[in-house]
Amino acid sequence: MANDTRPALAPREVTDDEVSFFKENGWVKLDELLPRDDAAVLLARLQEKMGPDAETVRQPGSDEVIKMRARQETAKAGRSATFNRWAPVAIDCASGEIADELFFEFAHAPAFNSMAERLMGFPVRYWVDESLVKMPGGDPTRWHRDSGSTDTSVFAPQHSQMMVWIALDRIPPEQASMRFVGLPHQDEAFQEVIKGRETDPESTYAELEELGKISPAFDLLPGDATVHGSFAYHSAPKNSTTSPRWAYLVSLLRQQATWTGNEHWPLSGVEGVEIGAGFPDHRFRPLG
Ligand SMILES: O=C(O)CCC(=O)C(=O)O
Ligand SMILES: [Fe+2]
Repeated sequence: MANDTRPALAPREVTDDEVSFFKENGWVKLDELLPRDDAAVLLARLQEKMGPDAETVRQPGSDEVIKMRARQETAKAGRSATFNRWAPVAIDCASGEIADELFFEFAHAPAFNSMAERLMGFPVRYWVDESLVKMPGGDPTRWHRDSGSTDTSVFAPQHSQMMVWIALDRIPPEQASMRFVGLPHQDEAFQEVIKGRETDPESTYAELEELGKISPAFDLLPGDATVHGSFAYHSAPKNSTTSPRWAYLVSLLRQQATWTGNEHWPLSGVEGVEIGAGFPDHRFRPLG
């Protein structure tokens, strides 16, 4: 926990321009969302768990649910063709007890609530946090919108999620920083380009650039972040470097959302989740 010798680990406030960009596009890049030194502290802590090569993984959940949500037959808990994960990082998934003090402090920062109120227009609770380490040679992330955009959404209302994706280390394009296609660009021409090529996003980037539909290829520095809701299309190339891509995701959930009954691994072992009811505070803590 924060003590009087250092400031709390927390994201900075978003600016008016960032809010406007998000409202128009459904995603936004936030430079230095947390101080670069704080990103380094979190990276070191994560590497204590996963190892410097990110080979040690952890994720609860049944194989069926993990495969279904990853849309990959070969996905297993913690390990797939796209990511090695440690998840959740901040808490024990079933009980909600604190598993890591530093990540808990950051992922439950009230500043995320203020951010959500400004970007999404509603207060949030913590849903899950996880590392999404794309390994050297790791597969691209397919073109997709998040599970909240589909009829198998865990949440009602459907679009209740805010994803904050943070580079804990430098992430240049060739190490798989994400690309976005925002709301104004999701027209037929875009659908035509990605059709049949969802799992090979790199083959679509040149055309989408020519059409002016895609975000730039970002060279992210430690602490830089992107935020997206479930309306934004996103993907990432393969990691063509020789080192792991150290990305960390904080996923927040509309405070008043209820459970649809659809399964997802962050619900693994959690007591008190009922169809049609709100998510229990002991595990999904309200942030404001
Ligand atoms: O890390 C990636 O490549 C993809 C992450 C993602 O799909 C998300 O944050 O919603
Ligand atoms: Fe996603």
